Amino acid sequence: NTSSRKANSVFLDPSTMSKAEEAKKLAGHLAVKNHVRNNQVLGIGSGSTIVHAVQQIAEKVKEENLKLVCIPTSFQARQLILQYGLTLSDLDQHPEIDLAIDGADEVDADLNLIKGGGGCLTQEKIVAGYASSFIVIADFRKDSENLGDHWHKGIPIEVIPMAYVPVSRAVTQKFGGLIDLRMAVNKAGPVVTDNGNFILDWKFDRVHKWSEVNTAIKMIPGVVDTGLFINMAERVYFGMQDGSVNIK
Ligand code: ABF
Repeated sequence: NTSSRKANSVFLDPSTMSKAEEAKKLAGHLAVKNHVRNNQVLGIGSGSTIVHAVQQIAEKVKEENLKLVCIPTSFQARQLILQYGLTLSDLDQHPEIDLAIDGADEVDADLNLIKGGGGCLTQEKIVAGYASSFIVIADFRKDSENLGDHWHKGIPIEVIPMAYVPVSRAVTQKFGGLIDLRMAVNKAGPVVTDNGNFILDWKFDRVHKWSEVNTAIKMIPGVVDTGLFINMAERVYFGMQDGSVNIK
């Protein structure tokens, strides 16, 4: 439909994409400057925006001789932490996180998020959930009034593989919309998460009460977690097209 074509063009237009790359960097750098302090346990998110934040964290560690410990939210985040020479740890050793920083696919006016476009939602939610402070970094394309205004790939739901069909039916019977099993790029099989599970992408057809929907979906047997992050983000840094950062 027209609105989805319009929204996709926002994400795919080449000049917008290069501005978005710059915007991700601005958001990541400012969030690190404002929130990262010595002796923190940090949660490191996944995706492309977090790469800029990690680069900045690594610089800050060198310049200010900081002692930090990093907890990854995915295999990608783990590799990133190692690549930049930061200290890698886990929740066994550090069950309390001071600050988690992560990207998002869409942010609404109440700072509710859709996450999991990269398939790492469950570990991202665990890390954000055990952090005293959860800060989101994003480019201007992610800023929406309502979830679904710009992000048309739906809400990711991580499921235990044997249950993906009944979970799909239960979600659409209760809340409408359409559901797809996320397939690998070569379509040879489903995407398998870092936890060995599948991802369903639920394309919802209207605005819902997201907190209630999230709780109800989580109660469906076979669901591991959803990409709805309700009332979790403390602050969101949006890098803007004009080179500024809008903090919400
Ligand atoms: C992770 O990376 C995901 O939860 C979210 O889907 C995605 C955002 O990616 P990017 O920073 O590349 O836009 O945070």
